[in-house]
Amino acid sequence: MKLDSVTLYHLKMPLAAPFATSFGSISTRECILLEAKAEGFTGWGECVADRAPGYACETTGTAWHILRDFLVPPLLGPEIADADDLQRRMAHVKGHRMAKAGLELAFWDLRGKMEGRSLRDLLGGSRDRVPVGVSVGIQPTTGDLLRTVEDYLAQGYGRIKIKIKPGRDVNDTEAVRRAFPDLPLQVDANSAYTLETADALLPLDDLDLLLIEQPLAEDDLWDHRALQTRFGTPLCLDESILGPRHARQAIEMGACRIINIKAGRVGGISRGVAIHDLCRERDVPVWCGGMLETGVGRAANLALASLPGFALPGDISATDRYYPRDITHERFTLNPDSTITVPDAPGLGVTVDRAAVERFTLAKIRL
Ligand code: SMG
Ligand code: MG
Repeated sequence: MKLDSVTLYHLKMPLAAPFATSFGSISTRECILLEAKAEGFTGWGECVADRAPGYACETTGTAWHILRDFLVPPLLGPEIADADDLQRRMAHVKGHRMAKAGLELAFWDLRGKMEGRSLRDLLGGSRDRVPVGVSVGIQPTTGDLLRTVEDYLAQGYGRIKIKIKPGRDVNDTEAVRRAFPDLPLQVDANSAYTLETADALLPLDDLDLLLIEQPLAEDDLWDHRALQTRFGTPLCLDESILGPRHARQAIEMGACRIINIKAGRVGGISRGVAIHDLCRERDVPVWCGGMLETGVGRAANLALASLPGFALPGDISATDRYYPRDITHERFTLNPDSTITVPDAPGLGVTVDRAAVERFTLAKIRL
């Protein structure tokens, strides 16, 4: 296909509730929405970089700069054969994976619409509903945490992840485990510990957790390896896995036993699928992470999570858990069995609410 234009929208959207992690709290989420036009079709993508570089080094500002000045201009005009070709054409830019992933997503949506096939179908997904859970941010008090978890369980979520940080780790997790003895439960530290301070987490090993996510720094595969030897509970890497090579090396060295896949973090859905495939060959379970996506990114996450190796519930929740008003006409809802249905219309299978986009747009540029 040949791209005619790409329009970037810098969005800022109010969240239904503040979301607090070990690196900070947000009550609005920013992202870049991409609208790509090719041969009379329109494809949408979402770049998940947020306003601040708390989760990862990219921000909406860096992604805007890299898309506008480096990634998009050389892609307007030439024939792009497929996602691998697109990746080769973006390889002159080092890093900036979230920016690349946003573009790749718009490409997939276009391709699906042109071929009349859903993204799930294009990726080879095998399920029409995917098991999901909810990621609960750090709450003001442990009592608030218990009430919040109880509320999500009442809504039908069958798996809970809680965010932890030093000082709000073992006590919070023990309290949730005591209140809900059989709950599938996992924790996420977003790299708030070092190999030394992570010893504080050892009591978590007795709480029958599904996994402990990203306790140490992003660039610290080796110390994750050392830490994994101290835990019976599987460590899961999120921030550390930036592509298929990191995934392979982490598995080979024993730095984790489970991998969280986010298309944005790894540079695109095609690279997420590659990680899925190599983990599957090695019997390493994967699951789909979330970045508080809009309906556009959520549709993509559902398609990705429909692949057979996604063995654990994803951080993909219903729309009302995130946004009072979303930018897609479709709102995702939770099925009674703690699944969400994967869209099956061509491409991402969602339609963009242009009035909502306009309302949340801080800046717009057509390339
Ligand atoms: O999309 O439901 C969601 C959020 C899931 O916890 C979540 N994501 O480290 O896994 C993670 C965090 C990163 C986002 S922090 C804004
Ligand atoms: Mg995480």
